[in-house]
Amino acid sequence: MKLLILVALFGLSLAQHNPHIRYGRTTIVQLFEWRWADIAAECERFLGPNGFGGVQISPPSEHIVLNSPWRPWWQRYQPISYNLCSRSGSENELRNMITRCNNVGVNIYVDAVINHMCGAGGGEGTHSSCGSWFNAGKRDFPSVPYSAWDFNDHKCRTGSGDIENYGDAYQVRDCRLVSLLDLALEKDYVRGKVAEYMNKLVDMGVAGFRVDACKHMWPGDLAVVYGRLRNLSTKWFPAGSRPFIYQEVIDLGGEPISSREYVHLGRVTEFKYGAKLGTVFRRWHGEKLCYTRNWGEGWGFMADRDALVFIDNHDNQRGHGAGGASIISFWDSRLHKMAVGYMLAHPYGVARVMSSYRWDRHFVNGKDQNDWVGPPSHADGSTKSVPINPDQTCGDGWVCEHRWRQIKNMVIFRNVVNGQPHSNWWDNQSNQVAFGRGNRGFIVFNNDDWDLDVTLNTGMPGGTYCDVISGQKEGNRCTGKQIHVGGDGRAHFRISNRDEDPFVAIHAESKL
Ligand code: AAO
Repeated sequence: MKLLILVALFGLSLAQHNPHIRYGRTTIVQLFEWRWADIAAECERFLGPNGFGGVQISPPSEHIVLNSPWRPWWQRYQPISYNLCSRSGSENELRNMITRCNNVGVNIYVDAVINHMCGAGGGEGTHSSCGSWFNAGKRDFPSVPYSAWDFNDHKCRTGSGDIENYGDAYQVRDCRLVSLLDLALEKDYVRGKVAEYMNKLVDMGVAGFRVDACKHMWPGDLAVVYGRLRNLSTKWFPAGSRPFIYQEVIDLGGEPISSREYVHLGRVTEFKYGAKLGTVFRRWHGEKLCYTRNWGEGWGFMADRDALVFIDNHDNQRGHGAGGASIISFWDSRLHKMAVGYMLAHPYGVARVMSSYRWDRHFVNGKDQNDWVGPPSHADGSTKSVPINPDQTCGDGWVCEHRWRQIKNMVIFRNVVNGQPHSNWWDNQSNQVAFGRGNRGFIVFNNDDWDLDVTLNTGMPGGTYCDVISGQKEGNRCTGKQIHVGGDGRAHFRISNRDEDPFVAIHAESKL
């Protein structure tokens, strides 16, 4: 009997590794700080038609509203209640967006902040996104309700009440992360409130959750909460579908808490991925692209079935969280396209693409003093809508990396080659590499300071293919480079290191 229960639990947790992405799609885009109305429009006009698999949305729960600094992006990581009104819009706008995105095959994944409420210094009053009254000093959040009993103040053993040493697993879980009031998730009442919040979103049609700050919650407590989640809505998902869970655990090694403690519950964010690939493409510390022949588990990353991968995220593109200076964001656009292209071409993990907004960086002693600046906003603090320019780029400070031709086309590449093995590796023992995905795709990078000029076995059927980086196939012509693959599968590649984008990619659906 015990074995049966164990097998059932194991099966259940594996189900939480499945993103339930619709057939033919693969990739998630994080539309950081976008309004719900803009996400709904983007699903219908761009993400659905271009084969995106899902959107990670910013935390939808009611959050604190701060004046100093003025409306920072991180106020949304300070919940006041589980009411669904936030900087991105109302509950009805959220519901409408989930329906419209699901209806065009684009899943919604919610950034769930369940480890804590607002900062201990959050004060009292109604400075919250739905106007709910609260008193942080008294741990009083009547709109949930939570009271002092529901927090870990008594459990924490540090003098400050905050985490002081990441080398001590107990304080990492039982003390406050940067002074954020730490919920007592071992209490049945708190587990019930958190599950109730997440189940409301499940019933609205979301496909799963990015669970924030999981390192700061005991795996056993998370297991109980996830176990209380209902199956996904049968309006859009097969009966019995479990919510997809991917847990934010920053594990670059060196701490007692590791991703391994969480992978049986769902996928985990693999922070080593972006940190290492950034170092490789920046050619730091002697790293070379030719060393990525065994990229993935060969580099000590978690098992493929457990990994959620990305080049940058909302934290480390601005110096928060982990990854440091090696992280390649849109600020280094040429390298960013190469690194995202590499991620999307490689089979490892479920891939997530970042979509950002610009802000005025101001470095003092290497630290950006404006790392707090929120999304493009009106004078009243409300978030601006996302205007789409005639050339399909975004305006008003929205970067829309996901709309860049090179990235959009590599999302399609990942869809076309899905399920095909990593194959036909070639390298020049430096920073020129190439690899294929069975007989469905092939990609070549030149990250050296000299030209690449080589004939390679692509593994693909003979024919003329459009390079989807310098252009794409439009009707019966290529708007960029053409690659001629012979009947023997071999093709000649020439890539100048001065090219705008020094990489070339072809796939079965870019063939003339
Ligand atoms: C804001 C203010 C605070 C204030 C607080 C409360 O900034 O000064 O006290 O309000 O009033 C975001 C912002 C925070 C913000 C917070 C609440 O980033 O600045 O605080 O909202 O508004 C840790 C967590 C990780 C977390 C990360 C930022 O483990 O979960 O910090 N990320 C998530 C979200 C994030 C959000 C929160 C959590 C909170 O993505 O947006 O915060 O909801 C080490 C540890 C990591 C740890 C980092 C940073 O990392 O391992 O676990 O992340 O330190 O503290 C190398 C090492 C690597 C190390 C890294 C940095 O890379 O290999 O291990 O260096 O030291």
